Amino acid sequence: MKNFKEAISLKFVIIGDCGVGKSSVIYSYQKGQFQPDLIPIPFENFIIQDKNDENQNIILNLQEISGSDDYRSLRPSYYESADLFLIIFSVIDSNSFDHAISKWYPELNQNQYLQIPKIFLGNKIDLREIKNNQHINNSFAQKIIQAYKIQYFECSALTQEGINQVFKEASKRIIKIKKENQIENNGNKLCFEINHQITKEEEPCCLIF
Ligand SMILES: Nc1nc2c(ncn2[C@@H]2O[C@H](COP(=O)(O)OP(=O)(O)OP(=O)(O)O)[C@@H](O)[C@H]2O)c(=O)[nH]1
Ligand SMILES: [Mg+2]
Repeated sequence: MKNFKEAISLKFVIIGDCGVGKSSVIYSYQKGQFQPDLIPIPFENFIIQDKNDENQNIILNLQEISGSDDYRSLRPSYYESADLFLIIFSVIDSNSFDHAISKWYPELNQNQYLQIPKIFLGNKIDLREIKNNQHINNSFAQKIIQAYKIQYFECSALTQEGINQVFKEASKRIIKIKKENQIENNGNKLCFEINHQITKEEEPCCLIF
C-alpha cells in the first residue's frame, strides 16, 4: 500500500437484476480471470488499486448492490456517495434489459441523483446468439439506450472481452468531471488532489490485486 498514499478515490455503484453477472464482472476486472459460482453477497464492496493512463494512482471502490426486492429499502443509503452508477443487464436475458431501462434507470435518475453519471453495461456477450431474437443485440440496445443519452458498453466476464474498457472509460470520465468541478470551485487554479491517506484501520479486508 505504500505507493498508494496519494490517490484519487472513485466510487462506482453497480446494480442490476439478480444473476446478470455483477460480481463476475467485478471479479474479472480485479483478477483478470473468470471465477464461476461466486457466492452471492447482497451488498458486497470491492476496493481495487489501479493506475490511469496518466500514471495517477486510483482507488476504485466498487459497491455491488443486490437486485433483490428484499433489500429495496437499504439501497438508497448506498447511492448518495456514488460517483457513477453502472447498470448491468445480461444480453441473453431480455427481462434484465427491460428492468435496466424501466426499473433501475428510473430508480437512479431521481432528482437527488440526477447529476451522478450513469452507464449501461450488457454482460454475457459470449453466450449471445446472433439469430436468437430473445437475446439483446448490440444495435438494438444502442438504439434504445441512445434515447437516454447514456453511454453503453458490452462485455463478457467469462472471456474478459470489454471488461477493462468499461472501467477505464468510466474512471476517465469521472476524473475529468472531478477536475472540472475542482477548477470551477477554485477559479482557474487546478488543485485536483484527493489525497486519500490509507491507514491500517481503513485497509479493506477484500483488497485484491
Ligand atoms: N457465460 C457467462 N456466464 C457468466 C458471465 N457473467 C456471469 N456469469 C454467470 O452468471 C451467473 C450469475 O453471475 P453473478 O456474477 O453471481 O451475478 P450477480 O449479478 O452478481 O448475481 P447476484 O449477486 O445474485 O444478484 C453465474 O453462474 C456466473 O458464473 C459471463 O460473462 N458469461
Ligand atoms: Mg453478486
